[in-house]
Amino acid sequence: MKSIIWMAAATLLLTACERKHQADDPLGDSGKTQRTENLLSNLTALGNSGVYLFGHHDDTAYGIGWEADYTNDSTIHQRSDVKSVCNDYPALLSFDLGRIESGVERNLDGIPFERIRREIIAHYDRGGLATLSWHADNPLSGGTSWVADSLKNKETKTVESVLQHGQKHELFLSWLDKVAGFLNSLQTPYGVKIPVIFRPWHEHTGSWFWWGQEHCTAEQYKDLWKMTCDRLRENGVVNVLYAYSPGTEPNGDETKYMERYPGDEIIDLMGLDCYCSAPEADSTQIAYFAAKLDKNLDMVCRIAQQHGKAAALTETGYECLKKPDWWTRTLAPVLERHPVCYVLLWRNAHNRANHFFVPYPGQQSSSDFVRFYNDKRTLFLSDLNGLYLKKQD
Ligand code: BMA
Repeated sequence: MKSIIWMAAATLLLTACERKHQADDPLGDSGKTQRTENLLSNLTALGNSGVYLFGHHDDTAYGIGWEADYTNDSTIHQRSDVKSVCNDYPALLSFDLGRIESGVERNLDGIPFERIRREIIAHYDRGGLATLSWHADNPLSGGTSWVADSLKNKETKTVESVLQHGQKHELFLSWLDKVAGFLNSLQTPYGVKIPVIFRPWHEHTGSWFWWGQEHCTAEQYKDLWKMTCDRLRENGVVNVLYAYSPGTEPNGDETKYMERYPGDEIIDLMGLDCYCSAPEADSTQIAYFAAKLDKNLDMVCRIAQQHGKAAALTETGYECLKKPDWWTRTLAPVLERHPVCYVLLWRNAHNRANHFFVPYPGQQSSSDFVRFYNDKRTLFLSDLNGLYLKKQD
């Protein structure tokens, strides 16, 4: 009997505490939580002060020669190739929501969604930040995000089909509801919604994804964005900053970059995905990448400034890192010329040969990566302080 009374009292107390703490996560003027608004102003200020966060996709889930034991919570946030090289975690963790729409347990790269949730919460607890991309399957054909993956994917009506009056509209809304459920579940035990950067419908200036340039009109693409944000908002999502993330196809042309921009009322951060392609470490190809990155970042940062948005290099990398000093001689010299608030490197696949973008112990660029880490402009997890709480002017 005593124990029942004690449990009831404890439950009441807990509910009261939760209520009290929930009141500590108020909304700001934009309708997002104040922490989310603070994050945005802090990110913008970071970029303008010449420093940037270092980010890595799937960093704590797997790396070269290892994969976390997803059945064991004690392995959450335990290992990272970045940490193995420089003894610090990235400031920014990135994960992908691809396949969440099907209600399956794991994402397209095999990570359980529940694990992603816990990794993000653990990272937030340490002061870090997370971003989410979404390689959603094709709702019309049943294939993947990539139109070239199968013949049945070679159609161009998918975006049209998910918009209002389209045959997949209802299905697609149910997909968005699943994404909203995940975003809403990103909460601390005391009820604070964890701010994250959501980056759907990326690289749309190319045509490899079903939402790409040749597969829909500009209006349809913008409607896709609007429908996405409206539906998330209707589901009570208030902890998300939205990132616009074209590829390099605009190549410095502002009109092309802005052709499918969903609008200032939707987008918080303007970005760019730009990769270094030099399979044999050819110096001309590497110099070409640096010049392309420079030119495109110049444009992105200029437009972001005009629109009062944060700017970032939302995806980059040099697959296999065959230039030992790529970090300090290629990437950093370009980044230091532009007010970006973060740079995100793509994944170190554990199950796909030669698909890695950050060094691991013994990799030929690892000592240069430590120099990059020691550069005062790069921010890793241990450099962060109050991204969400302190409001900048
Ligand atoms: C691509 C590759 C794929 C991966 C996908 C989503 O760039 O890394 O192997 O499945 O991203 O993470």
